[in-house]
Amino acid sequence: MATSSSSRRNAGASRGAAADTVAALALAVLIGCVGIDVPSAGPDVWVEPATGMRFVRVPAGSFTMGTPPGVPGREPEEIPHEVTLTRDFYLGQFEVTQAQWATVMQDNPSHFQACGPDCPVERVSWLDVQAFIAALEARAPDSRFRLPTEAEWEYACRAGTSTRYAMGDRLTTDLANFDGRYPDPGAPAGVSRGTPVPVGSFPPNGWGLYDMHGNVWEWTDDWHCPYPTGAAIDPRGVCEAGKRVIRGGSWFFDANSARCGLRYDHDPRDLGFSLGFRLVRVGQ
Ligand SMILES: [Ca+2]
Repeated sequence: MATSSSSRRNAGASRGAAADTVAALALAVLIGCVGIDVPSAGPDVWVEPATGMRFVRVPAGSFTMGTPPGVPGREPEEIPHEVTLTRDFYLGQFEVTQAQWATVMQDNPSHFQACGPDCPVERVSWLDVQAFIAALEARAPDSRFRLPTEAEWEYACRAGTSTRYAMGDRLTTDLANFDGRYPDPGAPAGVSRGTPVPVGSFPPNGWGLYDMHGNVWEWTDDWHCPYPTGAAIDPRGVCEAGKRVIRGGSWFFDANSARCGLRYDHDPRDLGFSLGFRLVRVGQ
């Protein structure tokens, strides 16, 4: 993988009943298809009033984090292990947009400003995101926010699946924004858009979350630590790693970078034109 210059954009968070319906249908399908580790609750979306950021409730559950040996593109560090998340959490339904960033920070650091207000904000460091969270909380004193842990992110990406992507073992540029010149092994080439696109331009995963694969990489709260050797409960990446994990690939990277199990990282001071984020609402 190349070093990412990331970018972001703020999208207006006004998605409406249609998106709610899509999320509801997606959850209904999921509940009908998966086993005991699958969340059983119905759709539940919370909208942050100042920015319109939408958060989907992800119910507690267990999953296998990591990637089995033999899966194409797997890195050795993706050691499979059981993870249990004991509490529901609210995760951003979309990447944070340029409009949302501007509402809170009164600026727009994105490289791709011409992409528009509904494109993901990019060119924000992990430290910039902490400043965004502090400013957002100052506007909304009854709410607290943070980046997702790496385990929360992968759990939400998989949405009850165990394939390379939430929609199967191959990703196409009809399903996500990655560099289609570099498809999965044996898959045909796709589109190379050369830019982020407005959030929510592709179908959501089974839990109603958009752009977990591609568009922009997403910061997590965790340092890049080795995985635990056994089962883990509510794991957090706390070690002296020096770099924070990013997840999900981007418009600038290949299909494999967008796998749910793929780990990558950056110094928390780094920023670039294909690195953005989504948030977790804390304590709800
Ligand atoms: Ca993404």
